[in-house]
Amino acid sequence: MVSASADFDAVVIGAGFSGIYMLKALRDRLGLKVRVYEAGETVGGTWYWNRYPGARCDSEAYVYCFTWDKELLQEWEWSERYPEQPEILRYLEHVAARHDLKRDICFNTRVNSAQFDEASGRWKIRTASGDEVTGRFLITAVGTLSDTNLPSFQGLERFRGKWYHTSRFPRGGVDFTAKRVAVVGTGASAVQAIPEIAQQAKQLTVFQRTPNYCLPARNGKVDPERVAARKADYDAIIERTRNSFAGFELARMAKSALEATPEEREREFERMWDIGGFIFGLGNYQDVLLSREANKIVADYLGDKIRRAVKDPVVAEKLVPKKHPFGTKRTPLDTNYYETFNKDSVLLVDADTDGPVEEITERGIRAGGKEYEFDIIVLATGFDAFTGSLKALNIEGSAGLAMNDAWADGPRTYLGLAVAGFPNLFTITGPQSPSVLANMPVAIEQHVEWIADCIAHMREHGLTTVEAVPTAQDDWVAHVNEVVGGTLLPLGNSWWMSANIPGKPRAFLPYLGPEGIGGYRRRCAEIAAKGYEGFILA
Ligand code: N01
Repeated sequence: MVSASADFDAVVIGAGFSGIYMLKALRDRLGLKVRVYEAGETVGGTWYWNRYPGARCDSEAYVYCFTWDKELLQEWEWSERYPEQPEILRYLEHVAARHDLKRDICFNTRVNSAQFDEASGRWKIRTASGDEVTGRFLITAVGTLSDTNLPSFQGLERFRGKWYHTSRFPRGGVDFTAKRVAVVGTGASAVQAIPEIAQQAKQLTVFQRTPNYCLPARNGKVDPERVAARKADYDAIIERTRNSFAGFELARMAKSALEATPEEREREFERMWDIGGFIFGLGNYQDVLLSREANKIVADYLGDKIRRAVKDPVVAEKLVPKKHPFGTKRTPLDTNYYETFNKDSVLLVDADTDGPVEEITERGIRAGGKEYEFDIIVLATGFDAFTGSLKALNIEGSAGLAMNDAWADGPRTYLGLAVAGFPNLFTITGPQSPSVLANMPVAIEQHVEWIADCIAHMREHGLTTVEAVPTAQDDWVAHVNEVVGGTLLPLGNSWWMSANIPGKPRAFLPYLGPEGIGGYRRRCAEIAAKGYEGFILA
């Protein structure tokens, strides 16, 4: 039963991986009075909302989990290398039950606004259901990919069939049997959903705006001996992932692709291709994201793989990316994605060669001047990443400064953790932190533990407010942009670059540290050790 009291030490928004760990850390480690608000009916966040067919984790399960419950690391058995959405949701439910977390979470409750009251030094938080509470600290745990991007397609309201967005699928699923189905979008969600939907649908038409370089997931059962070896080695695995580039046990080769011979490259590429998963991106030659020439070698290899997998050469050519270098948009992991286009019942409508989606009609979709008829349309059009879910909270800091105004030209943060002008606000995996460029639980645990340590430090020293110094923030923003500016990443029209939402200021949203999440972690620790350099504590 959620406590009725209206004043809390901390209010946390969101009960996904980050919110539930933040609650655990503040309540059970520091003994604080904490309230969590969650729009969904249970814990899970991303894993509660994204239940489209085929939704599963692209990180390997043995590192896509909490590491702070050591017993659970030993007890929990994942069924596959990459578990499906219901299994991850079950895991998070289990964590919540095991640590008695739900009693401090208000479900089915969306936060509408949060204002910092300078007189009391507290945040006033209002919910859509009319609750008003205060908190000394406000911590957003709203996820980077939770604000649905529903493009303003003309005519969606007049479509006579059913339509769904991948991130808001109905509970109990959708029966595609004997249906004519459209999928709009070919990002990571679509790449997982398309092969599954194609197995049921009478006819599936995929509307592609930009083809992606997909890598084979190679999902399956994990050999029990390997599982046992990992369990015995968990402490070292945790150390390695925390200090790695991207939160996995993967590291780039200390060699340029241009220095390797064609035979050596072919051998390495085939090795990584066979292992499957993110190794092809994260374990590749060190200059793949730095040199166009090195990148082209990888892109050509992947283009050939697509041409070999897809029988119709015209369709294959549409699926080969031509406009962006490899790795400059999030690389989806696939299971039978390309092979699905070999089915007679599957049609690819490519924006460049066949014409873009123009409108939704009563009967379907008009693209390139032609009307296609459907019973069901699935919009796999992604998210207003990072800033969408934060902006929806209508946060106002000191002197009535609205975050939506402060960020009108793109987000500005210090470490992706705090924002100048917004005292006692922490943003877990916020913009300009490694977040989505790392394995998320690794990024989340680092933020949660850093925030809890900061609050503990303040308590020990009798301090009540913490706020980022504007010049420290300016330096951080400049650093984030400088690092990414030295790579090929700005060449992709990705959601990382804010390019998927019309009118969104073009800005790189995560942080690609020179040493990845490991280097970022060390930097955050140093800042804390220097008495929270770049923050004013009062
Ligand atoms: O969204 P996306 P997503 N007209 O933005 C197209 C994570 N994830 O939900 O590329 C026509 O990637 C858009 O085209 P374009 C992962 O981090 C994780 O698939 O912008 N098309 C694109 O093809 C991922 O990156 C996992 O030209 C339009 C697609 O819709 C992130 O979530 C699984 C359009 C959107 O792709 C988002 O993935 C799945 C328009 N107006 C996802 N607007 C796991 O690891 C957009 N598109 C579990």
